[in-house]
Amino acid sequence: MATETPGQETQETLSNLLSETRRFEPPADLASAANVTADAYEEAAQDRLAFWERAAERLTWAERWNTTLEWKPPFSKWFVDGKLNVAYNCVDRHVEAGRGDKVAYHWEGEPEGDTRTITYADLQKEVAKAANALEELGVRKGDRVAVYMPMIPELPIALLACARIGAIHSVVFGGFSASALKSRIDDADAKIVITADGGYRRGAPSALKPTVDEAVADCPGVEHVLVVRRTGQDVPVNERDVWWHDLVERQPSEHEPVPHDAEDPLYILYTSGTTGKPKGILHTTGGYLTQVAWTHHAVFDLKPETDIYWCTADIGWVTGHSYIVYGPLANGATSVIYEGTPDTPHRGRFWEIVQKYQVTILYTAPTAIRTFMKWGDDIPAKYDMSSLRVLGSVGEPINPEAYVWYREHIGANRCPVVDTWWQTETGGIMISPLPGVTAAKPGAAMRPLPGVVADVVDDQGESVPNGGGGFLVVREPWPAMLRTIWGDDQRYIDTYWSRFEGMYFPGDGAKRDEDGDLWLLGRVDDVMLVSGHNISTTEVESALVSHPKVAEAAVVGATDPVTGQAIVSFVILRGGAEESEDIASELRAHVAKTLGPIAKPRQILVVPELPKTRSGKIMRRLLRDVAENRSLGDVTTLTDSSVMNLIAEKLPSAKSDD
Ligand code: 6R9
Repeated sequence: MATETPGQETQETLSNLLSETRRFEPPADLASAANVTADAYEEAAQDRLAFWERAAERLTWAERWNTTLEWKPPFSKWFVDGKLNVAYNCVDRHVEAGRGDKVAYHWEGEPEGDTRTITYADLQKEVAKAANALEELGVRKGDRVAVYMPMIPELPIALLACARIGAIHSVVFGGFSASALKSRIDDADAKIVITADGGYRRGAPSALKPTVDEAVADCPGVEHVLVVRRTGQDVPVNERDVWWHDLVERQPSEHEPVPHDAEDPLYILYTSGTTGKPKGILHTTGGYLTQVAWTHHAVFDLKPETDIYWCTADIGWVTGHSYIVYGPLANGATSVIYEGTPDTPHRGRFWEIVQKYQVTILYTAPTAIRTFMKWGDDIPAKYDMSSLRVLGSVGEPINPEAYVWYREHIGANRCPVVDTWWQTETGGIMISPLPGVTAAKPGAAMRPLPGVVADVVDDQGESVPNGGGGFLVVREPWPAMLRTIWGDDQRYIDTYWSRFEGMYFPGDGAKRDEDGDLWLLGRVDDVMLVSGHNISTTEVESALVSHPKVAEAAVVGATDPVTGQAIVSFVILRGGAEESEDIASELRAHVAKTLGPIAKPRQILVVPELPKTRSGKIMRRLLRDVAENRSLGDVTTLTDSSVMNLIAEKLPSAKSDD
């Protein structure tokens, strides 16, 4: 709620404008057989550490821990002195339990008909061979291995091989440039790079190897580049290159998984944030695996015997690490992995895959959902998706309208939608409904999971009352939390632990509604200050998306002589909606009616595309540059830089008056 003090405009916490009354109860059959019930909240509230100990007991430990948590703020150690092997937990133990014939991955290449089926027994052999190969290349425990690959089975195999021998992987998303790759190789001081000749992207082979060559040209620390042949395209082969099929294929298919310490590093994953050099987020072994396995079991209600689970993220992002590789495999799940884009060779490709594999659990991102809305309802309607039972969302706030569309057009109003909030830094899901427990509200991540202590605080770090908005914080350490920023403890302290004393600050704004449920409101850097009110971009975007003609919206604050900042909106229309003369005034009136006049945009521009990061998040910073007529800032993390020209062309025609 606004606590406006004249002359102290920034004292206001985040406005709470959007009110949402829709509720979706969990389906009765799901609730009655749910993996996790409401009791879990009670149990965790009574004894949080005992709760996480029980979650850790779902794993197989070579040696049990002595101390559950050693907390020297802001540095934590979980399951101290415990020993386990992550690859053993994800692969071997399922084979030993007689489930070797169970499919771990149904892999679907982008070219139609290009598929592979990998059972847990296959995975065990492949991981063992890859682990032996890495050892032959001289990779030892603690060494860093950079991975720059397309979405092919060798990617999870490479990660598990590293985990098996205790090498620290650092995956760099296959869409990043040579200089981005080089800076990450340098920062982690990687000894080898694993890549492929290329991958398939939008119907054509797209080379990766030349980018690696450019990146490592000046990296003397890189001893070998291990190359998977995927596309068969002609690629230069240098002295330090080794073909995967030459080296890995001739290795023995057995490899002894030695136990590692619970706090041994598992991986580094770089996150760019909005400014500065990328941060190497460091995750360790026991706590990370505990939380990703438990959350995958709880939030998706995973039944490993019967479910077919599909997370559409790229393994290059944390969502892929935690919910394609480690969580699902630790739980013995059967997953789908898809190499390509949703519109290749046609816009029904995702739904064709759901139908083909009888997918029961689908986990995707708001950016994809809004794209499907834009493409039109008739496309998913052509497929039989009656196998689906749980839907998930991650990556950005999901606008209520996109949530309802997802529920209706993909889930046939049968499937609960779980909006899962978390970050690269948190390692695993932190705030989310439980599908068999929560009466979910469209657009809300609802409650911290059992064992997670999150809060919304004001500028002074005081909890806001129900109905108030402010900063999201986490008050207690959690097992999958980042341990530090690779090589830079001070930056770890400054970035996450300095804004509020004794609390982790993720950088997101949030509100707690009248029932105490949490709504994520986007990055605090994006918050707009309009006539003394802090307004979140998320709420205005959601109001725009709730208009039947709008599929997607991005909103920024631009300097305004009268109001300090004024709201400028960029919208993409839904499939079938016409761009009429008066669309701008129609949408402005709609926002005013939904949120109140304070949130009415000064300008509305209809655009064909929005600038997105490579993981699909809207880049509001660039839109601010456009809205304030500045030359564009750094566009290197943008998926498609031509988008900005298309948007800039639109600017002079923007309507700014009623
Ligand atoms: C998992 C992932 C983290 C940032 C995070 C927040 C945004 C992610 C969200 C969400 C609202 C959700 N975010 N999930 N915002 N609701 N359900 O995306 O990690 O790439 O590190 O991004 O994404 O702003 O702080 P990462």
